[in-house]
Amino acid sequence: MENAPNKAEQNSPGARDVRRRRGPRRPRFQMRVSTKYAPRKPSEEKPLTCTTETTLKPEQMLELYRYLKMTRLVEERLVNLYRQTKVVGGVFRSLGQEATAVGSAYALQPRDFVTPLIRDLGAVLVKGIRPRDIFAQYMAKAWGPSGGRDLNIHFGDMGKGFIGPISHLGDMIPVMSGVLLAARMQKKPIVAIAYIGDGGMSTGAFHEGINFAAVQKLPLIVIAEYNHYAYSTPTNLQCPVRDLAEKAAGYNIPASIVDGNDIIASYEATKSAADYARRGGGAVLIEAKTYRRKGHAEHDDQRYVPSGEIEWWEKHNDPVDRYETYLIEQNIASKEKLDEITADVVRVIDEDCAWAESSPMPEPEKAAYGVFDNSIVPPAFRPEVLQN
Ligand SMILES: Cc1ncc(C[n+]2csc(CCOP(=O)(O)OP(=O)(O)O)c2C)c(N)n1
Ligand SMILES: [Mg+2]
Repeated sequence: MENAPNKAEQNSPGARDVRRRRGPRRPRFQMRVSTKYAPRKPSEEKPLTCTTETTLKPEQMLELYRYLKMTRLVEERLVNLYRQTKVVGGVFRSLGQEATAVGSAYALQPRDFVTPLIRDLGAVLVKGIRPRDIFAQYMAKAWGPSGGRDLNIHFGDMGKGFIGPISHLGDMIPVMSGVLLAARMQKKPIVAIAYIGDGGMSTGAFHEGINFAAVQKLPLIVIAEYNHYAYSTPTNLQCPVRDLAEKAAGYNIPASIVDGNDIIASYEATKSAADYARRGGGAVLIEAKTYRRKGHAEHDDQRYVPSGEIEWWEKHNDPVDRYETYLIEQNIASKEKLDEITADVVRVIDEDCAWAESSPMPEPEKAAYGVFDNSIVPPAFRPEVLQN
């Protein structure tokens, strides 16, 4: 993507000044991404698996499997709770696209930051948030991380490097750019991922944020999740380019396209981007091609989806199936070992769900606390409320 000057330009008077103004050369960016991405035909006999080009060790691969299964099963449990009317608000699934969030977040170091969106529960779990916090949060319980003040993944944990998202799509790109600028000023060598959907990428805030990150060469990795829909709108009806990665040219930052349903490829692409960003290269855009198999949320019946489309992805391109095939084919794990990991994940989910269900609902008066910093401003009670 770099605009290399031609010979005449290099030798022209003032070229050295231009070079000085442009700053030092950026390190070369070499991404280890799967270039094999292409929509596959259902007639293929061999099931899809994952890339074998990896630096991951077998024990890391099994940990990755644990997070992948945990993401899927935590969401399934949330659907059960929703059907029992125990969830406050909606349930937003990442069914069919879990590998993108899990694989990418796993490529970061513990001190690095993420800001996920509703499809990125996997990144939240990789960052060390326990399923019990997710269950309590979705049920708006007192023991949940926001104490019932907010829902789903709208909470954060600065200590774990998890910046809670706000609802306004695109806005977390400038916020994360600000976090990275602050880190640079404090000489903290962190990098960060901000996730964005194909729809969210069409906002003004996205453009402003990524433009700023590119100009400032901030170590921001933007993971753009091409999951074919924004609510009920197919991507091609709201986005004029075929590949979201093309947008990087407008910011002169490197970009790549990765098969987002290949967890190893998602990991490797992000690892390369994180190494590049950490070396001072600046912002990077990774487009993950994936598919949203559920509606926007549980209430959405998806009648706008062409018939057979969801079933095709479920049968031929499920990220969990692909990774299981891979682990068994590569002799990383037996089927029994994978079942053992899954059983342990189910045990944790059972325990954590019971814990969250046993939590009381928050006391109404608690809503007045924590609105502002109560060490500076008293709780936000209205005087007449106090009198009654
Ligand atoms: C600025 C803004 N406009 C509209 C919305 C309402 N909204 C929430 S999610 C969503 C669809 C997002 O689609 P996409 O970015 O593709 O993410 P996906 O749900 O597919 O993961 C919309 C329109 C919003 N939250 N913020
Ligand atoms: Mg989308």
